[in-house]
Amino acid sequence: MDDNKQKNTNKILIAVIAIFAVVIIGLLIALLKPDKEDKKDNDNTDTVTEETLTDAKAGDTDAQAEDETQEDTEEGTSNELLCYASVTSTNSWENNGKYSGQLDVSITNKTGSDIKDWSVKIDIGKDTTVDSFWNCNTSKDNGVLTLEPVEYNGVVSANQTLKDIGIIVTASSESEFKKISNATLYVDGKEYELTKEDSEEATTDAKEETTEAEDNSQKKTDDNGKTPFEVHGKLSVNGTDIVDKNGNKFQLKGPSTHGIAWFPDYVSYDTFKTFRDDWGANMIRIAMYTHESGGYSNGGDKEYLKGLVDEGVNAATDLGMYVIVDWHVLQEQNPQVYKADALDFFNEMSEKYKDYDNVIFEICNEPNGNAAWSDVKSYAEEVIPVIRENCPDTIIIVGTPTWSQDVDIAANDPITGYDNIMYAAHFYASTHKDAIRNKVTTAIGKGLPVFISECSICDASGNGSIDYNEADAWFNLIDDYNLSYAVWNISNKDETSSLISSSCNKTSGWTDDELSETGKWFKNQIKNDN
Ligand code: IDC
Repeated sequence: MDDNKQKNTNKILIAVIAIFAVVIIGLLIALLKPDKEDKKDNDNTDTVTEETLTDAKAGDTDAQAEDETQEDTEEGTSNELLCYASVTSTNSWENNGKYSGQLDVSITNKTGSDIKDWSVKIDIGKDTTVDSFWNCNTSKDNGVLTLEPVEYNGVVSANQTLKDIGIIVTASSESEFKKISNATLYVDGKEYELTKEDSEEATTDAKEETTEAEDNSQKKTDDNGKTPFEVHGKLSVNGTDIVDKNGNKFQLKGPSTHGIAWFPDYVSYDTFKTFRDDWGANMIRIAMYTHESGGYSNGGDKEYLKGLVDEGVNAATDLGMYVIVDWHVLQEQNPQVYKADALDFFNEMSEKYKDYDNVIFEICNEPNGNAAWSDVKSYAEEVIPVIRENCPDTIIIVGTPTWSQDVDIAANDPITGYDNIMYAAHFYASTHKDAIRNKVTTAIGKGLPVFISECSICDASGNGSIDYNEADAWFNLIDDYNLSYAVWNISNKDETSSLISSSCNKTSGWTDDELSETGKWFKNQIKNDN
């Protein structure tokens, strides 16, 4: 009995030691083996693909995602993804027992050539609905959502990432929502993910172009190699003139964006840089519609729109350009309609940009309809003090009734108690002629500082034919009084006032052939105004 017991104890001991030995050997093998993930990074395309996408999906910011992609590039893996779509959830919330969230989609194209006819497929699940979408068209088939370009973003240019495409969806639960994480890029209807190996040559070209672009960005606009802001600094209003930091008369000139919600791709450093370097512009106006088609106060995505304004202000600032933030009152007619939002907006903007001496605020683009000067004036008298809390002397442009034509009426009853206030006069040369020019000269004669914060040479619809004679008459007046002006509009929309030809999808670096007739005329005008 004792012997047997001893034998059993020995067997158990041997078994325990054997198990121990196996575990230790296993651990040693695991430790000595080369890192599996590292290895995969070097020789497995799918792993890099998944990681790149998962990182972006996990809620990384674009900048982080780009940094990580950049690291991949520096490692020089031949399977690095050059072309792909990704989807990121930026915001999500409970919604009456369901779960909703915003998904931002981007398409990265790090190859040396443009991508055309893109579409992106995202498996959102059969029960998930799409509540809204922007900068894309959507269709759903069996749980798979297809996003397709709208009129102005069908091309992803070489070495660019197409952003600002978004959807809001509602899923049956949070976990269903969280499953949405995969976006697949299609080009010409075929699944498309290009790796470096696929495109060794394209990558070389792309790199050369990037280096060239970087070199160029150092190029400044004037002969001394300085930006407009470096030369002229903070501006102010003296009598009816804008003067620079040295007290010299100064003229602001440059283009206005179209509605940024509709043409967000032109709110960019490269776009503005082309206007600075090729056109001689020293200013950009950023137009944010408040009412039209989901405008800021009419169902628009406020955070998204403020983000675009911020991109624009920062791009202009980096380029040493002046920038107008325009609260684009139009269809609602009377700025009083969305005054509460305007007060919040300008409170936030003036706080955010209080140290930006290149920023100008335009508080109501074009009052019209029944909006009288008394309505506009009392609106301005509420908005101006809110801005002044943060920005004691920033230039503020106030719109005038009748689509910013009635500067003569404002001149009879100007806003008092504040410096650096200007008044908007707008013209479209085929429609607005001597009668409106007379209003401008009358107002200036009465000491009112006038800013032509929007103009074009076609008719008031933004379309129709160009009137070159009236355009010249307007620019004679602008030259006589050294008036500052912003030109409507930076887009390739098929209408006369668009500065870019409707057949051109580039968002910067246009040749003259890629400009519209209006674009060519204004490029020449802006370049030659000194
Ligand atoms: C026009 C745009 C056009 C857009 C329309 C929306 O050119 O593409 O569909 O607005 O209402 C203005 C306005 C400006 C107008 C422009 C031309 O400030 O927003 O843009 N215009 O109609 N005042 C006079 C003319």
